[in-house]
Formats: sequence, structure tokens, C-alpha cells
Amino acid sequence: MEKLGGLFNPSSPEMEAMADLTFYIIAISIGILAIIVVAVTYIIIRYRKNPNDNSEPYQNFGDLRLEIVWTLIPIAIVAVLFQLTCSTMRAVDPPIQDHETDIVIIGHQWWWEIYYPKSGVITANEVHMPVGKNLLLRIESIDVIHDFWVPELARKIDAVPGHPNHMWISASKPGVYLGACSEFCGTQHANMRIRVIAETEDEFNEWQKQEFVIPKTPRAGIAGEGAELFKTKACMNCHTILGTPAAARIGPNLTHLNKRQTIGAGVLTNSTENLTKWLTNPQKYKHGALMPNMKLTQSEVNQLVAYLEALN
Ligand code: HEC
Ligand SMILES: [Cu+2]
Repeated sequence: MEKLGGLFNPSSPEMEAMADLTFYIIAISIGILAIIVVAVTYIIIRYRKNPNDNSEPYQNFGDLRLEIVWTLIPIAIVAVLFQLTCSTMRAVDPPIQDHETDIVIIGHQWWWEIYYPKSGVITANEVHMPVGKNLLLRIESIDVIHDFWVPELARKIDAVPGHPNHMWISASKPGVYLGACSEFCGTQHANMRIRVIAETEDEFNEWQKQEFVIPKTPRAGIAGEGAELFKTKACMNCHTILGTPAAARIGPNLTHLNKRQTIGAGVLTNSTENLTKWLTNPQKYKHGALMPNMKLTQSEVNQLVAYLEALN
């Protein structure tokens, strides 16, 4: 199990602001608790029953000054918390004004479609982004409510069908940041993982250029047979492969599947062996996933794997 860092490993200015707020609030709360514990302990000991004196202790019926003080102090504490919260919200959610959307994230049961409107690139489950840049995400859903959450980089945000939401995201250092859908959305909710791959501007541009390449369709050999099967086995009713008539968006775009790290939104790492397993029976690895068991023979699976791996 890879661990989620979140508040303990903030990797963007937004998450740093949120982590700071959390720790300020915890520190203030611990301070208040300490004062109360010390005061109560002192009072218990100092004013305990005196065995030699059975008279009733001094009775105090109201003290205006004390009432004012213990009203003003909590108000001051709440005002400080309010101010800290407001400035954190300003840091996390600066106004969008007329900034154009950089990346569109579309929740599907149970995977993420990722679309770069400025270049037209479409991929799945793995968000590539350049480090040090504040990017505007638009979060949408095609079916039910999902929630996009990469704890080290940004806050949670719901993906609501028919109501796009916006959020800023940035990463201060290169790396792979893990996330998951955080709104229960059906049987495979737990396997709706996200990877954000933050890289240098050059690496990002190179990735984007490669995603843009329309691969040549293999005509001969086992990969060529796979290309034919892809058309006849209903794969093209659900998937897109650039440069072929397959243009459906029920499942992930498979054009550059080769360059992704995982299959099935994180259920399997991407390798020839796992791709073979997935095509043999996706339901075994992701029960209930919206890709049916296509009941392919072993040689059909091998042909399809060869085809998908030949796309470059
Ligand atoms: C009814 C629609 C449908 C059909 C038909 C279909 N798929 Fe899929 N496919 C999906 C969906 C939906 C997913 C995503 C599943 C998930 O992650 O929950 C998927 C995922 C995949 C993946 C993993 C991609 C990734 O990035 O995770 C591959 C590879 C794949 N399909 C290949 C094929 C091939 C090859 C065929 C034809 C033999 C096929 N599919 C037929 C809907 C379909
Ligand atoms: Cu979900």
C-alpha cells in the first residue's frame, strides 16, 4: 500500500496554507486545554475540604467583571480563528476571473477522463502537469457524484453531473502524487484512483507532444490482427484510438495506453502481463466495472495486447 501524505506532506502552496491552518488550530486548542487542566488541578487542590473546618465556604452570587472577561476571551479566540480561516481560503481559492481552464477532469464510474482543452489531449486516470504553475481545473461528471482529491496538492472537490466546479492545483516539486475518488459512487468507488505526475515544463511539453501523435495502425502480423479484432469485437463502441474510426468515450482513450503507469484506474500496474489479464477478464480484477468480460480466446487477447502495445 502506498501511503497518502496529505496534511503531513503538503506539496503545493495551497496545501501548505491548509496544513498551517490545521496546526494553528490544533496549537490554540492545546493551549486552551492546558490552561483549563492547570486551573482545574490548582482549584481542586487549593480549595479541597478542610477537615478542621466544617463551616460553609464563601458563596459568590455573580460577578459582572468576571462575566465580561469570560465572554470577551472566547470572542477574541473565535475572531482569530475566523481571520486565519479567511486568509487560508483566500490563499487556496483565489478568484478565477477570466483565466481559461487548463485541465478538465471528468468522473466516470469508475475511472477519470482527463482532457487538456488548450491542446486537445485526452487521457485517463493520470494527470500530467508542469511543476510550479497554478493550473485551473474544471471538474465534471458524466454519471453520478464523484469527488476529486489529491491530498498532497489540493483540497477536495465534488464532480457533480451537470454542474462543473473549478479549483486551482499546483505542485511545488516533481513527483507522483496519489489521490482517490472521495465520494461514494458505486461498487468500484475504492478503485477509482488518481495519479498526478508533476514534471518539469520540458518533460510536460514532451509528454503532451507525444500524446498528440496519431499512431500508425499496424497492418500485418499479430498486431495487425489485433487491429482488426478491435473493430469487430465491439471495443470501438466504448473506446477511442486516434487514427481509427474508434471514437467512443464510454471507456478510457487507449491511443497512448502504453505511456500510462496503471490499468483500470489503479487496479493493475501497466505491463504486458497485466494487460493480458485485464483483457482476459476485467471483471476478475474490477468486479462490476463497466467493461464486460469480452469472452475472448487466449489468442485473441494476445493479438489485442500486441495491437495496443504497437500504438506509439
Ligand atoms: C461496454 C463498453 C466497453 C467495451 C465493449 C470494451 N471496453 Fe474496455 N473499458 C471500458 C471501461 C468502462 C473501462 C474502464 C474500466 C474502469 O477502470 O473502471 C475500460 C477499460 C479498458 C482498458 C484499460 C484502460 C485504462 O486506461 O485503464 C483496456 C486496455 C480496454 N478497456 C480494452 C478494451 C478492448 C481491447 C476491448 C474489446 C475487446 C474493450 N476494452 C471493450 C468499456 C468497454
Ligand atoms: Cu467514487
